[in-house]
Order: sequence, then C-alpha cells, then structure tokens
Amino acid sequence: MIPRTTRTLRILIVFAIALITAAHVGSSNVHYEGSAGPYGIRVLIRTPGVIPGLAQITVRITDGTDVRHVTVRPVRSDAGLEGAPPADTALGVEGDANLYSAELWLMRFGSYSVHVTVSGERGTGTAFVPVVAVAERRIAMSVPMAIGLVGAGLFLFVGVLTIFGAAARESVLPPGETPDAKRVRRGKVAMVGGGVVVALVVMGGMSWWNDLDAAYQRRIFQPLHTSARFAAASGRIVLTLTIDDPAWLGRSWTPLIPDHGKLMHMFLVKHDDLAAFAHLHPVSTDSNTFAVAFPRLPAGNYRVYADIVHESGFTQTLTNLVNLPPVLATQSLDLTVPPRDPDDSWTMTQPFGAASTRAMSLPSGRTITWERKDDSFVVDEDMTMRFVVRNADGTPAALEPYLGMMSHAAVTLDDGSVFIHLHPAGTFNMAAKARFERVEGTASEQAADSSMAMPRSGVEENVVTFPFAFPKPGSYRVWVQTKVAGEVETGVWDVEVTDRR
Ligand SMILES: [Cu+2]
Repeated sequence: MIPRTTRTLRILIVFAIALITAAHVGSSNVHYEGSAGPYGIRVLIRTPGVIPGLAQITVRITDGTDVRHVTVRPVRSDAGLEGAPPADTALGVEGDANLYSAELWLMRFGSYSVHVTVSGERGTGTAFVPVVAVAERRIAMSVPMAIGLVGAGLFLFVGVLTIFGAAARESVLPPGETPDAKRVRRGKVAMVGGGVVVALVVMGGMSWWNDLDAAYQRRIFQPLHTSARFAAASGRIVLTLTIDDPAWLGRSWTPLIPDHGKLMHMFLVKHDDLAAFAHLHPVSTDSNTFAVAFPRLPAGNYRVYADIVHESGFTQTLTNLVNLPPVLATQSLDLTVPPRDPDDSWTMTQPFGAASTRAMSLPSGRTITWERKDDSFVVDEDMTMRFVVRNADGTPAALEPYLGMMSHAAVTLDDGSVFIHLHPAGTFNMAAKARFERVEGTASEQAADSSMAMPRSGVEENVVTFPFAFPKPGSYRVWVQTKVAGEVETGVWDVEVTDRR
C-alpha cells in the first residue's frame, strides 16, 4: 500500500508531465465517421507523433460495395491546394473488400486537412478530415539497433585505420616485396594520425547530432501556457483562464475562431476523485483572458482542459490545474445570477471506480446505457461506443442536438494524461473541418455534408454512437452528454483498458 500523500504527489507529477502533451491531450489520432459525397466512410488516421513522420490512414466504406478507387492527400493549411503533394492511392486491404489503407508523410508542424476522395458507381466525393501534425515524442533508439550500429562503427573504424596503415607502408612497393623497418614505422604513424583525425570527425558528428536532437526536443509541441484562478465576483465564483504564453502575446499564433458559436469549450474534472465534471463556455474579456461563472461544485483541485481552434484550423487543448478553496466553495452565493451560458452543463457523480459499467440512472429518471457485448477493452482497437437513452417508463427518449451535436463525450485516463473530447462524427474538430471545406472545397462539397447534427440514417433516435480507440492501457472514465426536453444530462462510466491481447 502506497501512502496517500505519496500517491497524490505521484499523480500530480504524472499530471504535470501530461500537461505538456498535445491537443486532445494524450493522443492526436483522428477518428472520422461521415460521408465523402454519396459514400458513407469511417476514417482512422494514426498520427506519427514525430515530425517529419508517416501517418497511417485507413478508410472503411460503410454503405456499399460499389467503390472503385480511394485516394488520400494531405493539404497543409498555409500551403493550400497548390502547395500540396499529389493524391496517393489507398490500397484495398486483403480479406476486407470495404477497407482501404495508405501512408502519408506529414513533413512539417501545423494544421492539415486530409482529403479523402472516394469514387465508384455513385460518382466521386471528398471528405476533409482535419489533422494536427505535431511532434509529441522523441523516439529512443532500441538497444539491438544501438549495439548493431556501434559494432558497424567499430568495424569501419578499424577498417579505415588498416587502410591508412597499408597505404603508408606499402602502396608504392612493387607486388611481393616486403616493407623495410622504416616503412613499417611510417605505417604505424599513419595509423595513429589517421585514428586521431577520424576520432575528431566522429566527435564533431556527435556534437552536430546532439544539437539537432536538442532542437527537435525544443519543437516537441506544448499547448500555449495559461494561468487559472478562482475568485468571488458580483455574487458568483468566477474562473479566469489567461493565456500568458509569450508566443501568444507576441502574435505568432493566428487568432481564434468559434466552434459551435463558442471561442472556448472548457472541461473541468475534479482532480482527486473525478466525481465533479463541468462543460463550460468562458467568454473572452480581452484577447488573452477568458472568464466563466463556476457552478456549485465542491472545493478541491480541478483539471482544466480548454479546447480552442485557430484560424488556420489548428486546434489545441489548453491545460491547467486550479484550486477551488473551501472558503469560496461554501460561500453563500447566488449562482443563478445571469449571465450564464445556457449551454453550460455540469454534474456530480460517483467517485472514480464506483461508476456504473452499463446502465446508469440519470437525475431525471431517464437511463443511459452503454450497450456493448463485453467489458474487455484493448488499447488501440478501433471500435464503436454505443449509448441508448430511455425515458423513466422505458420508452425511447427523443434526443435533441446539444451544441450542434447529438451528443458530446469526454474520455480521460485516471491520471489525466489522456483527455479526448469526441462526437458521433469522431474526434476531429468541427470548426476546423468547416474551415477546410470553405477554403479548399468546391461549391458542391461545401453544400454537402452540412447536417452533422442530424442522427445518422439507420440509427434510432435515442441512440448515439462514437468511433473511438483507447490510446493507452489503464483505467478510464467516460462521460456522455445528451439533451432531452431541453435538459442536458451526463452519464458516466469507468472502464479498464488492457494492453494488446
Ligand atoms: Cu463536443
């Protein structure tokens, strides 16, 4: 048994490390469920995590077998279509007629849209899938590779010294003649001299490599730095998040664009037990500061995840850890005082580990059930999470769009090192997608596919599904928000995700 303080400290350290990982904290893989013109498609883009790096793309055709050709093309937002490489053909995956796969080089840091073009009997259609290319990690050299390279290096080093020695000793002698003592000595001198030169070259190479490595590590993506604090103001608890990063203040980032009409979507999770959850929409008071009235939730540390979208289509999640002191939490405040964004929602649920695994009763008497065949989840396994909402009397509940979507889900690893906000259409950002459609799409592509909020055909009105894969093994909490009769409710589940079988 680890003492509680040590455990808390360890979690804080893990969280601090997690804070420096990328947008959609802990994974920048993209799941997309939607359409490419007349074709239903499901796309999974596994980002390389290193730049330049090779992204793995799979495209599944979900509604038919009449597809003849699938291509993928990465378009960097600042280079546009003219600066983009030609489209690559995605090859059919053997044994699965509806599955295509391709690899794409993401050469530079930034915001991309991957154009997935499908053609067949029903014509041609393109989907724009937003991808954020950032360096998230540095790949360490494997031990066998290191041993192999050191061995090869030593072989070459000895080899080149032998060549130096032989050249100085006997290169000008006629064949068959034995070198005299003077020549033998000259050979030895050449070997030592050559050895020193080669060693200097190797040391120079090492220092060049270390510089390159340090430069790469400086480019590993970190979201903009923020500061956050709670304060009492005009009868309310106000949470203020300030972007104080020099890169932002120095205007080296493009301005923000709204996503579902809000400049920021902020998620708050109570740090110690994950029992309190809020999805709020802070309002900017100036271009750096965002403020929001905090709901009646208990005192403690809160993890902050704030999603923002830049004009370039680049999305990032700003993270922080902020303390709500008991003196503020217990103050008698009138928390109903406007202005409060009508789309703000929050909930108190069971502490982490005690949440339901399948059916969950909501405060309204409705239930929301995670329908699945078993409780085993494997890391990186592409799957569909399916949730069913029923009224208190068991009849199907009529879901209404909430913030333009039939549902919003959030997935976190218990230590906070993963936080992903997703929708029935996938994990990509809607505002970024709309931006790419507007800038890079043709008129017909812009007209198509604008009804993301609508339930997918063939899915019942009280069912929401999410394409997803857990990015790492561990204990996860999943929140799913749906709206019925004007009321947003949040279901919560705890699941274990294991390493590959
Ligand atoms: Cu959402």
